[in-house]
Amino acid sequence: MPHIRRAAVFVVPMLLLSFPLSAQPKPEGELETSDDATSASQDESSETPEPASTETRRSESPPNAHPSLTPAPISQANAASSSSLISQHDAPAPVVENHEQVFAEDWWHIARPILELHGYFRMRAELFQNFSLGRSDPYDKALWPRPPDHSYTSWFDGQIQQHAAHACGEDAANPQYCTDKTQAGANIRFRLNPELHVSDNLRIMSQIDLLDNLVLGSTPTGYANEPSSSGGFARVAPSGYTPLGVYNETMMPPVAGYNAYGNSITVKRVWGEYLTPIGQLRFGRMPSHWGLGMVQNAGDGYDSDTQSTVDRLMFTTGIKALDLYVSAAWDFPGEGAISQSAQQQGQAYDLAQLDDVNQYVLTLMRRKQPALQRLTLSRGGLVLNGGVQFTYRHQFLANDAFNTTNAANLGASADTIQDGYVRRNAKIIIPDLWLQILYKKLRFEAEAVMVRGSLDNTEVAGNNYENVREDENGHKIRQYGVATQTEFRTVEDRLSLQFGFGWASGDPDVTGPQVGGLTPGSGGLQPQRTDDRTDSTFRFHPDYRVDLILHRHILNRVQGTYYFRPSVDYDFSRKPNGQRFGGGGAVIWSRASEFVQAPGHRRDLGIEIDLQLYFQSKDGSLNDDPEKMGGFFTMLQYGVLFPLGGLGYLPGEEEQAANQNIRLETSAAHTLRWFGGIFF
Ligand SMILES: [Ca+2]
Ligand SMILES: [Ca+2]
Ligand SMILES: [Ca+2]
Repeated sequence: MPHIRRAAVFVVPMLLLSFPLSAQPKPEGELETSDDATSASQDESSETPEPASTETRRSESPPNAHPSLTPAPISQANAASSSSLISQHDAPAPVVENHEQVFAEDWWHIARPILELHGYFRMRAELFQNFSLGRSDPYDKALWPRPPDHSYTSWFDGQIQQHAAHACGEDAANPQYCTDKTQAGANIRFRLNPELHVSDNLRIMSQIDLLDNLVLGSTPTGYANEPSSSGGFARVAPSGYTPLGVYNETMMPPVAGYNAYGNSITVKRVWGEYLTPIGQLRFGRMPSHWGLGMVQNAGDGYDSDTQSTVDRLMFTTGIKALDLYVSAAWDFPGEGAISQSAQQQGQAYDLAQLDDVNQYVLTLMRRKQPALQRLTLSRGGLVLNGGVQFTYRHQFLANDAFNTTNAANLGASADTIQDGYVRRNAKIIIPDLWLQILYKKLRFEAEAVMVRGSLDNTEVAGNNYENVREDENGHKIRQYGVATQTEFRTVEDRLSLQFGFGWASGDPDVTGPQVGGLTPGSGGLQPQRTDDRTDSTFRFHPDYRVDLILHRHILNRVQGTYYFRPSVDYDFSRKPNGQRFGGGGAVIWSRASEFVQAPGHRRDLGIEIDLQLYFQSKDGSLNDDPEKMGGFFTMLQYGVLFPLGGLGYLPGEEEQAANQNIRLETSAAHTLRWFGGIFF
């Protein structure tokens, strides 16, 4: 017994801060439903800067969901469930006999934070076929390099190079060249969004990914690395039990720098929210999302891979009667070198102020409350939502050096950091407009952004302030982007007809380093070929997805291109319990904004056709927003991209290569995807 008593002493204080896990069975009325919860948590990120009051959350719940998620005064059942873990002797007496008699002070004595756990587990299997589009570019110039097990002859500007995997064919003694245009695999992610509700107006939000986009099969026992004496990594010799890859026995957890670049647990965000009588305070590392997500995109969708996460202190207030909200944020996009030490604990601090990237964000928004919005629409009225997010970013000094003795490496000395400084003097303003028009079953949404700024110097070391045109010293940023979505629902909302459009400004002075010049490759800032020195290629947030092949993978995002995207989705079967089975298709016509950035110097890049089938189990919410799901969801997608002249070769190139006995051509790419996920 003494042994147990000792343990209990430790347990008690922890249990006072403890919480009923959602996995535990709950008494009636304890309110923990996946549907409502998922939608609530995703509302947080997707609708900056609306204060997430309890009222809002309630009103946005689907009709079948339970009303509230915030801590209720402790009930007998709840107290019993936790005290059963403590010995009777240490168990707190059930203070509350009748929870309707609770007074505020009692509440604080016995209230305990409640943990809500939301998120998803997903697996995605993907097949890429011929994503190089049959182009014969060398690996370092290609938009999509050919697989290493594919043998081919590359041609670039008259240069011929052989890339051979020479071990295939029937005869092991006389191997042939391998050819394989397919890349296939699968990945998983377990995403947790724990919310710790301390009280109605106080909570701690977070996001933790486990096995974050782990490529299945990438961390077998026999595969390990250590730091290489010549930089980078060196693979460690395998043990005698797994001498060859084919003998691998089991999987190891991913460990950064050992068998992967990332770890098995990744804490993406943690932030606090405090609702005061005059508005909401948010502070910490949090999602940022605005409008359609063209620029700031929380990336909290079920099929998302990239996010906008900001280190921020933000205050949001508004006039609820007018549906007006205003928020001001102070961001920390990059502080430069800090005083951290590998040998000591304690609090590190920012070493210098002039090298900070500073950012301030002001958001003004009108947004009708969802319940009133539904009411207005059902009466045939018009709903107008919209706003502007205004961002100002600046940096004066910068140490962006790498691979030199002046770089701000971890633990670098003040001398080193100082020697690596250049005068950046960058000032960037980003006004981002968002408009949403809802009328009956029609939705029209648009986002338009301008990125306008200047820099004294774009070099990592050295100074390129002076231009040959003396009145045009320095460098400019002039980028523009537009995205629109139009959707019409009919046939009892089962049929959705959509039209998407997007435009990202290009840069007529940029060609390369990849073929064309739409993508920046890995070589830093793309060089300007003229003395114009204006960086004008606008890039959408990579999670703003419009297709399955061209922008999603080959170009990596919408950048320097524009597209037209008619699409349709139809629910073959749709039940009141949330179960849905349906399919859809989209056609995407993509063009380059500046023809010189297309590899073939023609605007037309390609036509892509994407098809899908999807199934949502009955546990799913009735919400039509596919980002707010519960239960099991699966889909099968197929896409084909037909490259047009812009993804082909320059007029003279085919002839020039033909004279060297090389045939240049392009061909279609295909993809096949399976998605399976469990949402809670
Ligand atoms: Ca600093
Ligand atoms: Ca600072
Ligand atoms: Ca330019």
